[in-house]
Amino acid sequence: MKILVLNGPNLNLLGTREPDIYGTETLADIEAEVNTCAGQLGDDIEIEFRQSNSEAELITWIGEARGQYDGIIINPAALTHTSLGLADALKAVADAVPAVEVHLSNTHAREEIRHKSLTASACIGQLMGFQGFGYMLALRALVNKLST
Ligand code: CA2
Repeated sequence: MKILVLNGPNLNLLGTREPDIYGTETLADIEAEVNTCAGQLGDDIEIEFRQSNSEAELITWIGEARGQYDGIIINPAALTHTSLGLADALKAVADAVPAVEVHLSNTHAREEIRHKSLTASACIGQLMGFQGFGYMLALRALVNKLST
């Protein structure tokens, strides 16, 4: 089973500021934990972990996922609230590559502009508010869905 984990704009800066909101882990720490979790869930689970500050690159990666990956975990970061293009890309592959949306923070407890997700309706589910641990919850949920 191959899982593509995508991270949107500025998540490469994780661990450098606002630890009360986003936690103290870097994106590399989260990648290592997701890989460990994948190994515990089964020896056939492969993780491809990527980050981009470019909306276009993220859309391209999602479009290329069909036939290459079984599922997607995505933290679209600020694009969550703005990108119809990302939502359309996720919808376009949803029949073959289901996605789970993850957020480090509880966006509903933050500014009103963060309450709306354009991408969530293109996903099979959403996890938020558990900082880096949410990625492992998302992986468990996605693997469970793909295995049943
Ligand atoms: O809570 C999340 O995971 C977010 O997707 C994070 C985004 C934010 O725009 C969304 O509303 C919610 C921000 C990503 C950038 O995070 C940084 C964290 C620390 C240092 C610099 C950037």
